Amino acid sequence: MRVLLVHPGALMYSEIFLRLEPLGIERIAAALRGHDVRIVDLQVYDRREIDRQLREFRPEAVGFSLNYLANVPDVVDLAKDVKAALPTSLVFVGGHSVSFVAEQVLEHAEGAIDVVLKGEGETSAPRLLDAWPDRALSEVPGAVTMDGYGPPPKLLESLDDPLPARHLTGRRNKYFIGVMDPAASIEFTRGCPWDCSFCSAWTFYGRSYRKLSPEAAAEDMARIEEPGVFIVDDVTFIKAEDGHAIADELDKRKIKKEYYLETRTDVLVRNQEVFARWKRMGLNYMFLGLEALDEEGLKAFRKRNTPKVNLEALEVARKIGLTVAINIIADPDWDVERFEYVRAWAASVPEIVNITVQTPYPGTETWLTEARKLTTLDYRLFDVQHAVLPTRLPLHQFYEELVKTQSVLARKHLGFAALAVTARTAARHVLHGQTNFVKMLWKFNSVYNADRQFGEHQRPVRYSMPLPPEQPVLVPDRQEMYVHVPFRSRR
Ligand code: B12
Ligand code: SF4
Repeated sequence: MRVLLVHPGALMYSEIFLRLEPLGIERIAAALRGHDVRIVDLQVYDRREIDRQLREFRPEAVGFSLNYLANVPDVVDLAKDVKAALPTSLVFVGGHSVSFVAEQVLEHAEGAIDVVLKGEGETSAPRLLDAWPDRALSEVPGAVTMDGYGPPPKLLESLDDPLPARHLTGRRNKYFIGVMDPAASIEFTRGCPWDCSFCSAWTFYGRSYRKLSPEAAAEDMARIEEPGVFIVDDVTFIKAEDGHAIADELDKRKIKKEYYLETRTDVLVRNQEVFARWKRMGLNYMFLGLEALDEEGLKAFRKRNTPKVNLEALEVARKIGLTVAINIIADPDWDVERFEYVRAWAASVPEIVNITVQTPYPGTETWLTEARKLTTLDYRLFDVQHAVLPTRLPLHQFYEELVKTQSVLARKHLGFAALAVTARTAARHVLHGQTNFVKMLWKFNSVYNADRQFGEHQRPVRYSMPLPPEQPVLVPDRQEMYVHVPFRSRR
């Protein structure tokens, strides 16, 4: 079959700091062996590219990736356009967020989306294409249609196969992260064994945790042409031996890259030698999700971590020589003093500090337990940059404080002092025709802007999110929350 896979456009956050390749659909494309597959990534192409593909390629199936809740309206509208242009083609949607709101998305689409595939796509997408000619969708694992459900989604037996079909994404020089421009992405492990209350990474994979073999990880790395690589794992190098095994393979194959990764502070403290080894191999940057500065906040998020370990991790990273970006979650309940306190703390540490806004997402425990009522059901505002819970400060003032905090932090890193340091990097990129990083330096004020963020709450809402439970649930049933129910806990 002729298959077109589409990744929606970038959200606010990605306009500034990074733009990464759509690994999920690259892996699905590779799994669709025997089919003629094309990919359009709307982060780097405009809408006209879809129209061109519909006209010239005439796909018999069009699949949309819906990892981000904020992309729901765009994907629903695109699906409607595709169905109108090619009424007999199969239109399907899959990905992280849509797995938690599948029924609502089908309703919004009013028949334009034939099926939502919950869970991992590598096994279900090929099964769907096999089943489509007979319309036997109820046999496809993870399938949700207007008529009912298929069997539960299946976890991939081995992550080693298929490796992503990176050759199908065009304009690869548009993918970057900070100064790593251009940058590809890679996956070493999938899932997370922790269970933070605000996160759906663990509920999606049923708290399972799987890894590629070191050989497959090195093989995938060898296929990457870009000099920079972002490791997309939620928590990288949970087990030191896995990090060493991949490093051994890369050494054997003499692969040298620059790396960016994300991990937990306790993992960094526990496995410092493996991070130090990766530093020698080209690891320069890392994200650390501190989330809260105090014990109470960490408990509320069930981070299973302490402020002491967080600070120790920053020491370790400095000692190793890594540039660290920290994330802190702003509670909509913050007042002016709290913002001031966070600004002062952030200014006192050399790390890059990033602030996101606490957002209950379907699929997280907070979605079920949060007692405060949502102030909006507009999917587009669920991007951790907008307040969707009641703010203690008037909303515009909350954004003023948020933007002030973000711009103080950005000036620290992207401003004149920092620019002097980054000027050489910037010049090198421009000389090589890479302008993503340089454009990012000047775009900040137009993206992070209190009027813009406040104004975005006033837009008409065409598609409304499902409501959370009327009464907050005290102790949610975990089995009910999982998209993939691992074998050991299946009832
Ligand atoms: C890498 C990543 C990013 C990258 C985006 C890369 C990209 N272009 O897609 C960056 C860094 C830009 C990013 C940004 C954000 N992210 Co992010 N991100 C991730 C992360 C860590 C891994 C995703 C990944 O690449 N996995 C590897 C690939 C192979 O898996 P996958 O994409 O999930 O695809 C599989 C399935 O989802 C499914 N699938 C996917 N697409 C399709 C399509 C079809 C048709 C089918 C059938 C199946 C299918 O099959 C694939 C193969 O099994 C996830 C956490 C996680 N563990 O999933 C969070 C996650 C998806 N991000 C999240 C969030 C909140 C964000 C941000 C809004 C905020 C932030 N500060 O992180 C921003 C904004 C996003 C934007 N669009 O601009 C949340 C999603 C919340 C939500 N419900 O919307 C997650 C779940 C993290 C979390 N812990 O809560 N993110
Ligand atoms: S926030 Fe990080 S550590 Fe916590 S559950 Fe999500 S991925 Fe795991």
